[in-house]
Amino acid sequence: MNIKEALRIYFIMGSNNCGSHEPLDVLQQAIDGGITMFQFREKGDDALTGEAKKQFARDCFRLCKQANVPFIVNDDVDLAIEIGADGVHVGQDDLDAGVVRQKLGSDKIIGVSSHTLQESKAAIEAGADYIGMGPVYATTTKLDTNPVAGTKAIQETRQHFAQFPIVAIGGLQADNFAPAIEAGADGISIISAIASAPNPKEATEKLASTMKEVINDAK
Ligand code: TZP
Ligand code: MG
Repeated sequence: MNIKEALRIYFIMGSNNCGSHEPLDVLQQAIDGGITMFQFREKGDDALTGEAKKQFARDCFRLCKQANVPFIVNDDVDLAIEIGADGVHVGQDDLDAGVVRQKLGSDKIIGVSSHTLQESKAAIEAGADYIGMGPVYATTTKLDTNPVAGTKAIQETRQHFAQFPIVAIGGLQADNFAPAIEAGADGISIISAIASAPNPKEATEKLASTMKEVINDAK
């Protein structure tokens, strides 16, 4: 798998991000619309726990597998191992990437959230496969985010690590994500612009077609 390509349209979702829509239907629409990777992020208010969370994860994984979309679990390493997920994403307050690597082995994907060049360096040294950087813009989806960062830290990380896979996050939509790619991100991670869209498939198609244009322009 080419990680940089998998990061292009990286959809992140939990059951509480989908409003009145059925979460598995949202995911299937996102897959049909062209997402390139998926992160299962079941946390926050009203999140599923225990067996219900596990069953929902298995259902999401099944849809992703059918479409060859890599399936990453946010934070919950034990769940990722139990269901055989393709990887894990950890934040700065979660398990260290080096510990996650020991638990998962070398053939799984590990993503780490980073807000600064320093955090990027530490994540890369600890064995991350990609870093997620942001929030580029304000977001109401995650309440405990770091301050809005714009694209400066992405640009600094890209200057130091010419080839390392970077995905941008936070408030990204089809009409505002171009600066993140121009700053050096390989792709965008998205919650609400897909999960809260009236038509998630069309929203994903728009993101994917805009991404093609932006990447061509950035070359
Ligand atoms: N981490 C930083 S911002 C964010 C996360 C999980 C939320 C992104 O959601 P949205 O709806 O795409 O702004
Ligand atoms: Mg976390």
